[in-house]
Amino acid sequence: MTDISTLQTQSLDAVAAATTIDALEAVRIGALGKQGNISVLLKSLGQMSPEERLVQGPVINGLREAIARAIAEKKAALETEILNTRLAAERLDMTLPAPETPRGSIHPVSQVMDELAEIFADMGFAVAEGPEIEDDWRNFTALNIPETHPARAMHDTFYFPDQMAVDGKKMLLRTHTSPVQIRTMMNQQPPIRIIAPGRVYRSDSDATHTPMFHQIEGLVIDKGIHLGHLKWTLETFLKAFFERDDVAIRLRPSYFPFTEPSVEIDIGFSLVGGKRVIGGSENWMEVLGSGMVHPRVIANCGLDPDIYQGFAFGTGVDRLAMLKYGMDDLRAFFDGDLRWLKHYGFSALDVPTLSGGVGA
Ligand code: 2NL
Repeated sequence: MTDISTLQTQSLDAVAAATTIDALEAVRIGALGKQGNISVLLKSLGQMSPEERLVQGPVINGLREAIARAIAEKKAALETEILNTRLAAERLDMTLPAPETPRGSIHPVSQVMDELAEIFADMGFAVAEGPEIEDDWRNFTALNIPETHPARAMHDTFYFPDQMAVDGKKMLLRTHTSPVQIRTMMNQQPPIRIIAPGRVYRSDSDATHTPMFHQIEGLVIDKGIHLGHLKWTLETFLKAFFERDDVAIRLRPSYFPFTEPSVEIDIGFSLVGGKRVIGGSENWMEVLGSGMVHPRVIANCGLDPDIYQGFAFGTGVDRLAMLKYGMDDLRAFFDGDLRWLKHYGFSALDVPTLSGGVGA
């Protein structure tokens, strides 16, 4: 049997000679593994007489500890060496551009709603909001819409089958944002100058109609309000929105149950390479419905129509967005296709202002 001090020297030499973690591990297995020479030596203690074991035990255990310590120290030294080599070899290039993080964009409908709020704020209008689930009275009756009107039919309006208002009539998804103005007239004294943008619902679906779409309505109630105020307000709005001074408008007699007289507003446009360009008076298209608020609607809200008059208007936000930014399929607005949003979306920093322009 090799004597203990020779074994110690050989083992420590082997540890010192190992230049890789793998080589060191092989040395450890050869000495301290199950069949390792030091393990075998430790097992031999069992066969010794108690007197002999008393002498050999501390010697063999001392040897095991010395080898184990040497291996641990060598392992730490090798790991430090590997790390130092990597640190010396690898470099972080601080001049490289940072990896691109996905960035969201403002949906054209949100952008246009912000633009509308901004333009009307400059004319003294506040933004009013209300619930999308409404009662029949605020959505229809208060607006002088007769019980027999086709808009009230099941196939045009989404009714809740078993949710009724106090009058026993079914609750519904608002078909326009007019109920917001009804609520405002009932809760606040004139002068009233509000716009009511928001989601509205109609049972309709094809290339140009989605069951949910966005509307904006506006309402002015005060003493002495007349059609001239309506015309100036809407002309000023359209010039600001389309960012052109040569916007021509045309007022056309129309009919709505809630206004009298009622006027449809057409805007002039020309065709350039098949695309509609706003301005001039070559062709006309309808952009807004409006009129003087029907005295019966004013009275329904608890105001005296002999004292207060007003005008109101309404239009589709999605359609305004399509006209201004040149999209042609309404359904793409609500598909959530990231490629479409990337193409038509707006930067969060593209804050609309009247003086700076909003669509540059
Ligand atoms: C259209 C026409 C319009 C109104 C909406 C309104 C609201 C109240 C009283 C009177 Cl509380 N009128 N809103 C008036 C005229 C037209 O919208 O073509 N919408 C898409």
